[in-house]
Amino acid sequence: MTETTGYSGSGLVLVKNPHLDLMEEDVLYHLDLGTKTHNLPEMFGDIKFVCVGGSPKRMRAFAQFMRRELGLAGPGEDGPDTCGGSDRYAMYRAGPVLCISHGMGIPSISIMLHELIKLLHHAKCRDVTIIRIGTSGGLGIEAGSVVITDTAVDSSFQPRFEQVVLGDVVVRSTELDKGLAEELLACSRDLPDFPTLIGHTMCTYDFYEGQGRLDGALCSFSSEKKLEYLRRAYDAGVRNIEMESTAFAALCGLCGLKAAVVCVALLDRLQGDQIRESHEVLWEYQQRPQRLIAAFIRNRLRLP
Ligand code: R2B
Ligand code: URA
Repeated sequence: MTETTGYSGSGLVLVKNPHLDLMEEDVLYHLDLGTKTHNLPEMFGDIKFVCVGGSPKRMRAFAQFMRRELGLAGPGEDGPDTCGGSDRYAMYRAGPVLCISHGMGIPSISIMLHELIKLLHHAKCRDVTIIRIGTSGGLGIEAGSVVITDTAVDSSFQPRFEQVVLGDVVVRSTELDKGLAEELLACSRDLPDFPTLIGHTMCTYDFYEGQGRLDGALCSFSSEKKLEYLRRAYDAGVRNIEMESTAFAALCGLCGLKAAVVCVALLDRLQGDQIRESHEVLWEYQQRPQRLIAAFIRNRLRLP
């Protein structure tokens, strides 16, 4: 069974679940928020941008950075974690920007996205753009390059996400918003100190064997086989590898959210497997997608 992408002419976030209307209360358990305990329209109704990323620390730093970029706070000033009572995910606000961590891998981001999308729906948010900012392994590109995903593909290089529902495999499209990807690429021209490109992103279920690494606790293939696989990925248009993009693209697409994935490459996987750069270099790399998104949001808000 294949499902297609959703579109809402009203700009509202679509939830495709008839059971939700029959529920008296919706508890967003992993976010420690709920429709009876919180006034979600008042707390979140003006959100226009949602930025998600793996690590809580990075998303906190990104929210601080965004507050400064939007002229909302001085250096070092911090806002509260909106899911303070939950230690699963962290959520911070910077004006119309909501920043949330999603952990590592598809199961973790899926849980967060179900609850986030319901949150945006309950809050009656309109015209929301959602962007995943993250890290990845590059393919045939310089370490530190930023890849804007045009299509998220699975480990067979297909633009699909397979979700098992009641024991059946449901296939979902992983198309992302092409216009948004181009808009982000245009913003990158103002950030000439690192390369930015558009390409396919391969999403895997594992960091080691699943990404063809030779350095996991298990490895059953040769270095030649690894390189042959990664070169086939490159020839199919893949420029980076990470662990969330297909689920992110599928869920956001079905719920009518304009979505983008922007990840920095921490290394070139055709050159090696281990991430050896210093903490300082890696921290600076991780700021690159953040700087690009800040430029994009400032442009959208017509800030000088
Ligand atoms: C990128 O980095 C993480 C693994 O190190 C994973 O969450 C991803 O997609
Ligand atoms: N994240 C991944 O999923 N893979 C890498 O190689 C680096 C970061």
